[in-house]
Amino acid sequence: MRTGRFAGILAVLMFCASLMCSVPVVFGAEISLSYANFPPAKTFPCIQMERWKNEVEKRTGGKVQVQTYPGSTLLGAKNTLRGVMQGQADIGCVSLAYHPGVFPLCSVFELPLGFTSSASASLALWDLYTKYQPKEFRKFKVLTMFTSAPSNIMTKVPVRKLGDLKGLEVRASGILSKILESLGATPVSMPMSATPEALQKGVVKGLFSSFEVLKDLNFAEICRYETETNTAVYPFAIIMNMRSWKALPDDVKKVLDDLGREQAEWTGKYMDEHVNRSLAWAKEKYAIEMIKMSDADMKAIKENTLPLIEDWKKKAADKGIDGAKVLSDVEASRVKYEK
Ligand code: 3IO
Repeated sequence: MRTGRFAGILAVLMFCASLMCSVPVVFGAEISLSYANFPPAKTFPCIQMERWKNEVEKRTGGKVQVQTYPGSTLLGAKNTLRGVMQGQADIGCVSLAYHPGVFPLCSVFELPLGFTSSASASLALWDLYTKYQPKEFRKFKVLTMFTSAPSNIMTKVPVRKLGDLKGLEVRASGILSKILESLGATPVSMPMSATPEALQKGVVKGLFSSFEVLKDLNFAEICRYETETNTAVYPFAIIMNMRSWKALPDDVKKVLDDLGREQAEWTGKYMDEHVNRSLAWAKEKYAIEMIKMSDADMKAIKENTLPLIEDWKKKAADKGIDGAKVLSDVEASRVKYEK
């Protein structure tokens, strides 16, 4: 009968609908992890976060679900360390330069060491971390690490020679602020997430970071002059609350451990490619001017920043770290990964 068949189809449809509704309940994630990130969703720390989330969900067959919180919606740049320690988020993204003195070993990556890419620096940082397992991270499980691309000066006014930097307020963080200071600029330290407003209000005339923010944060609109220095990188750590980590089953722990180095490599490659895309975009859209300083100025930059390496070594020694050994290990990695 027609009505009978209709009722049958309806029953099948309703059964299907009920199955769809119950899927997340019956086969749903057993474990949910929150992941806090401070800059906007378009920026590289958040792009790598989404990639990590997708890989983890895929590799655990959906057993683990990751809730991502970009743009300081869960924890901000400066309270991620404490927030993850206290369990307000299971996982968080930390830019080490925002915490001077807290990471005496891994801050070595804020020095001008001559890395030319994020890919090589990210792998070198991960190797350093895994070799030394430094005390500075003892309260956390470190899931992965990576760095920005080498830093450059993006400004509202042209910086063609070192003299142009004199007294110019430029935003950076950590040892990268000291690099600016050694070059005669007036560094203003703040997280990347505070920089759009500082540029807008004129508190700073530019920033010192990697070029991909020209596009991702639209800094090309306000900073039309880009002076290439390719100096230090910004190191990052993705940290996890220790109790949350210990509560994970072994198979999930293995998935996350196996991802550590791979994620560092993925992020480095993404960053390097994205710097190129962003520069091309900024040239096309805002006709930014790329500036190279003279060889004499580049040499002066190298010489002026040399004492920062000695400063770092002294501070490291105070914390029982053999700075010379760390520097030679990092240099060996640099040579290995820059090839
Ligand atoms: C960075 C931080 C947040 C979003 C994009 C970014 N590109 C480079 C960085 C490095 C950094 O931590 C900084 O503050 O410049």
